[in-house]
Amino acid sequence: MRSELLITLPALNEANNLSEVLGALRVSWPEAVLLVVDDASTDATAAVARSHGALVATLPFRLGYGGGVQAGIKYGLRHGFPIVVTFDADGQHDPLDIGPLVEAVRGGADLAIGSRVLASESYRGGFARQWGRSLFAGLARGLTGLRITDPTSGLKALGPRGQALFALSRFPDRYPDADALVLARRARLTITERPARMRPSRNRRSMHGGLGAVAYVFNMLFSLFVATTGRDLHRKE
Ligand SMILES: Nc1nc2c(ncn2[C@@H]2O[C@H](COP(=O)(O)OP(=O)(O)OP(=O)(O)O)[C@@H](O)[C@H]2O)c(=O)[nH]1
Ligand SMILES: [Mg+2]
Repeated sequence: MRSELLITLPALNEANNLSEVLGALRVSWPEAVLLVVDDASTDATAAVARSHGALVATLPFRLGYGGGVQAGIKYGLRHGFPIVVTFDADGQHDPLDIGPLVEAVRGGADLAIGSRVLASESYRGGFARQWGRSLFAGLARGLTGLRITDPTSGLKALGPRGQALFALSRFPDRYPDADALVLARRARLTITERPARMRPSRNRRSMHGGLGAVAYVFNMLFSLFVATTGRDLHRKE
């Protein structure tokens, strides 16, 4: 039987984590198709992914996090998967948290987000991360009325309408976080959250490390402004 579920993992130099992550996903979701979007990694990310039976899309040059997420969703849309889940490759997410998100999409949600704020006992990051999350959740709520607790979560499940929105060429492809949710809200998608317990990353580097965090805040403020004031994305491109 053809699988209804694609789990796509954006990955930059995750060879050290992928064996465990893909192994755990295989145990919990034996029927799912796993896709690793390898963002021109310089380590053995692609080889490790292949050795675990995952599909691998190796990008010819680095697109960044948002581009990697979007590439996986485009694959799911093109191949007609009713549900696409985005899942971090560094081992922070728990495969068991995918279940409630899939159920939410089956129940009619276009976009279901795994929220570490709703989960008791989840790792939530340091003060700066928590502050950023509240800031952008507050802005999304103030600007559009959208009530979301964890706009920076990389764990999401998308139905066909959610996938179509994320696949648009005008979609924010740097960090599809609060800006993406504002666009989804403006396109009248049904958005919901479910608790998701996250662990600290084992990686020493993070895409939000050092000056990356400052750049993120400015990028996101600008992108939120564009998402709120620009043309509706659900009108024809
Ligand atoms: N395609 C792509 N994926 C990336 C890039 N940077 C990070 N990733 C992946 O995106 C996911 C999240 O990246 P992280 O660096 O862990 O970001 P984070 O989870 O917000 O930060 P931490 O809490 O510090 O782990 C992981 O699966 C990474 O491999 C990138 O430049 N391109
Ligand atoms: Mg991480």
